[in-house]
Amino acid sequence: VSEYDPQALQAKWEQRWEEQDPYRASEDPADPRERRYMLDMFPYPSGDLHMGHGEVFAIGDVIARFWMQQGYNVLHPIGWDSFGLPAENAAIRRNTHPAEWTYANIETQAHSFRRYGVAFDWSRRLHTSDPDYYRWNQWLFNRFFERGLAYRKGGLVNWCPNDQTVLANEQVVAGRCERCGADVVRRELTQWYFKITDYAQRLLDDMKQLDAWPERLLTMQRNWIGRSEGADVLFEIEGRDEPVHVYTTRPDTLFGATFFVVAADAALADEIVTDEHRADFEAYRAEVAKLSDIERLATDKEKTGVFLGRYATNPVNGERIPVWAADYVLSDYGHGAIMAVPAHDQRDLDFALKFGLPVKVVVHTGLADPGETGEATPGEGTLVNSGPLDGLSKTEAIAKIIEILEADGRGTGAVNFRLRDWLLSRQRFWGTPIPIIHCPDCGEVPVPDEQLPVTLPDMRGEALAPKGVSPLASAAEWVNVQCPKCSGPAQRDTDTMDTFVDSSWYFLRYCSPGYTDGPFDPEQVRKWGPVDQYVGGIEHAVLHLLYSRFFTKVLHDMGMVDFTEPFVRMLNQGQVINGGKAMSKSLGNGVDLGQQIDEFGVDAVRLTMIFAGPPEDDIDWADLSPAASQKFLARALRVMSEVTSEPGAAFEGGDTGLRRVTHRTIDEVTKLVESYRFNVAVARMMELTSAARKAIDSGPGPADPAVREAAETLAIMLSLVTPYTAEEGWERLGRTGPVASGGWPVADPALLVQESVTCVVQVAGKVRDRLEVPPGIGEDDLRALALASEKVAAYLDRAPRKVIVRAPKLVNIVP
Ligand code: ANZ
Ligand code: ZN
Repeated sequence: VSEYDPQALQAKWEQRWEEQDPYRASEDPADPRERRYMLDMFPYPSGDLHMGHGEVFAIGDVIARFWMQQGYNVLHPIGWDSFGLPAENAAIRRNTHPAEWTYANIETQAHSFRRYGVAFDWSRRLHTSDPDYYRWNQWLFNRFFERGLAYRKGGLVNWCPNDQTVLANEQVVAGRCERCGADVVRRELTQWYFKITDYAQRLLDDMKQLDAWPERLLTMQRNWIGRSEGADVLFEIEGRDEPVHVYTTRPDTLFGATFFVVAADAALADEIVTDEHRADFEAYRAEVAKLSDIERLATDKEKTGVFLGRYATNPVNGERIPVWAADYVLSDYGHGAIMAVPAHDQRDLDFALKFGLPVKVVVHTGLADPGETGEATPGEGTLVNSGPLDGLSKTEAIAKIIEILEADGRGTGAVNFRLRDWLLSRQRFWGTPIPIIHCPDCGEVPVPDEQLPVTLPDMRGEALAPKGVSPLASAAEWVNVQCPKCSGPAQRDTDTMDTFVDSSWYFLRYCSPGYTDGPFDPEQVRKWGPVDQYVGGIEHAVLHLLYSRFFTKVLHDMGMVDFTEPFVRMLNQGQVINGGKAMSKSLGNGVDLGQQIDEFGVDAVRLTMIFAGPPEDDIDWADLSPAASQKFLARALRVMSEVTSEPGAAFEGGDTGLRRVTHRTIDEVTKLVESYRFNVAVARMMELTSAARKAIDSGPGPADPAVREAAETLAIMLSLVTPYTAEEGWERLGRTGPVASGGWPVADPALLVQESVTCVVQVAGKVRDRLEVPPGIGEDDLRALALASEKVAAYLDRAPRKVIVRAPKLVNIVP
């Protein structure tokens, strides 16, 4: 069979792999191999696998299979992130239970993964919507609750009017719902939160351990956490007993504070507004409620606000400054109120110019007066109009004013974070019920561990339709229970958890998926954790990747894991696009993975993905040719099929030229795979194929041991990318056992030294000698060698004026 028939190869090998289960991690404690943990972000079962899955899992598989070939005991698990809204919406449309859609899609995807030939350990498969998985979400919630890390509070939250549920800050992207794109509005609700802010500093500090993460990702997390240093300053407000705190990063500009702004939606504004201004204020507040944070903070937005009729006192100079309410101050950042310094802050300046408030320069920067130019001067400079701070630099003034404030009890140095607590509750059905019982007498009572899981009641179809409160609230029998503490009548919490809770620890569950004494067996996690390589999208930068880091730290503090960072190395793959644009229904430029596989075969599709470019880059399917990939695979398989020597023959006697190519390929591909340059590695494999082809046709012939060596090397290397072709080739080479355990070849250093190259030596532009030199020769050595040549000496009667050396190929002597 010399014809390349990918579908026949797939039928043959998929079946055998299913029987042999060759990619299972060994659980044998006596297994001497070093362990490695390779993880791809687990899929959401939205339908069949798409091109994006095709790419990320092809990339992950290269790494997993590379380690397997290198002799590591590799854990490469798969599972499904199977709770979430789309299942619920499908169930409403079809009048079914969300589980039907979910588990049917999981089966479809599982089948497609097998066909795609991904080297998974299927024995550890998990689904987060299984009660024996989400039970542990509840168990973990109880632990967080005990530690004060899960708490309920009222306040303004992000509400998606389309999905009819609240969203975490991380799920609001540019003012819109991350999932459906609807404009997010603010609502006053009492909700559960995880106290991720307690870990803000550690989330920053531990980035030291993440030197194998992409810098771009770390920057996104750093900005999201948003640590700043400054001061907390106390302002008296006339008619109010307690002073009000403001957070500022520029306490040095305190003498330039000419007015005071409270967030329009902060309780303080409502409290201090005078009767005379109340009607205006309330109308304004209603407008502000419609805006997202992004809109509120947009610097180019026309400033709006209302005077509250009150005055505050600047604590350093006793000046009476008016108090305004505005939308550009956020109620849940800092203290929800600011001192406004229009000369040195652009938003304050825009506001001051709009409402005719004074502008007072306190830092002389050398730039023109902001009150005249409309351009604030936020930069460095020398303090002026600032009493004891006059003449100081910004940095000196910050230190000095903090000293003064602290001495007077009017303020302190302070650190602030942009990060907010993680809003956990969702008013939807298909998620983990929050294991809390609300008792009129005992308050919030966790469901005792031994009563977990709190499973979802059987609800389907219309009953799941969004109504702004959780569908669980209408399951009366489920809701009404006895209080675990006092046995009085009580009610279950009817919200479900954000599904990002599920994915915050799934990588730990894979280490012992059947474990029943806890979320994971600490012993097994000690063995397998942390994840050595994680592959997934950058869109999770401040969602899943931040939450899992937080969970890991909490689990560490609970003594359940011995590491503090879950993912050692991180690779963010690019997207598969088509015709220069992201694939979308509206553009009609979608490419179907299954259809590509039907047409070109799994291996050609995988090869095309990997060969397209560096894994971090987007790949444009319109520019690629899976047909060309298929042609290459046919050529590679032909080479592997034509070897006539017996397996096991010593390679030493083989053709040295081809052996050098093979060993150089081994050396380079090893380094290329280690450094994620998979596309270049594939190019080297292609070159090796051509070299072997040439050796068969017009070199030492198919019986030469060097040809076998090249072909076996090719099979092993190709197994990283194109497992079917590699497996078939391996078999045709007469090798038994799966190619995945063929063993990564090691380059022989003796064969890496290149043969000599010819160096031309010219005197006055004429060739006078040719020298055989090592390709890596240095300039000085080569100059000395050329000048020592007798043939050259014959043309020189004195020391040359100039010697131009272009190592290793040319020496040009000017006499
Ligand atoms: C006075 C000042 C003068 C400020 C100046 C800046 C420049 P980061 O770095 O993001 O932490 N701020 C404080 N609370 C706020 C809130 N709730 N909503 C909107 N803005 C708020 O920013 C801290 C700065 O953002 C603070 O420092 C404050 O303005 C503003 F020349 O205070 B600054
Ligand atoms: Zn009770």
